Amino acid sequence: MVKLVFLGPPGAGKGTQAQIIAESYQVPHISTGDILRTNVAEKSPLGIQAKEYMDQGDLVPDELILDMVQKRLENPDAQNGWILDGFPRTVTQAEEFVKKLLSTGTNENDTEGEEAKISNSFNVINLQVPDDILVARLLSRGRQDDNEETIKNRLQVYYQQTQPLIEFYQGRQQLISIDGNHSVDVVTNSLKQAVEKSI
Ligand code: B4P
Repeated sequence: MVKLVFLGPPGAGKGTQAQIIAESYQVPHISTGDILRTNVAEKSPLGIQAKEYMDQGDLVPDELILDMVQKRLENPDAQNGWILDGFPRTVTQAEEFVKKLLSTGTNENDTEGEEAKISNSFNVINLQVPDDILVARLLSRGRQDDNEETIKNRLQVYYQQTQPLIEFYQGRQQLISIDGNHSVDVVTNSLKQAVEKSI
């Protein structure tokens, strides 16, 4: 069963690659960024709250994200695998995510054993791309939150709040690092090889 988290700085190609891999393995591509942008476009209560953070390049508060992901993972299509793109993005999100997975059908008397099983149940892809390449990619993409000032803040937010997840998942033997500084096809090939080895 394919269960993967895509981690990496803004513009590393998480969305691009997650979509390709999800199609190949016939599992849903769950992008927290895409779900948020849909909510912003629909002006839903979540979208109205999220917009101010996204426009600044800040992370949307953990509790809003956790609630949103939990609901999405309850959908029938997510019962046999998933690709999570852009979530978890903070250590709190990662810890709460493990608790969430633990609370669904596990043995309450063996929390440690259950946690190890949860860690074994999914891998985390860490896409690595140098900062100057990230900035160039984002500026040429031209999304609403892709201006120079916001990009600078998003990179800073990444280093402060998301990069600690590398150590978090490395310590749990879940991390697979991939060089994302190649063409889309080359990165996809490296990813597919890594996924094949891990399933
Ligand atoms: P996201 O939607 O996750 O977007 P991203 O990090 O900016 O981009 P990604 O890495 O997916 O890059 P892409 O493939 O598009 O986040 C947006 C915002 O949502 C965040 O700032 C935050 O506010 C909020 N948010 C989302 N999740 C959250 C969470 N869990 N908690 C709190 N807040 C959250 O690639 C970028 C560009 O590069 C594209 O133009 C692409 O075509 C190009 N590209 C990709 N691969 C390439 C390659 N190999 N070579 C050349 N170009 C490439």
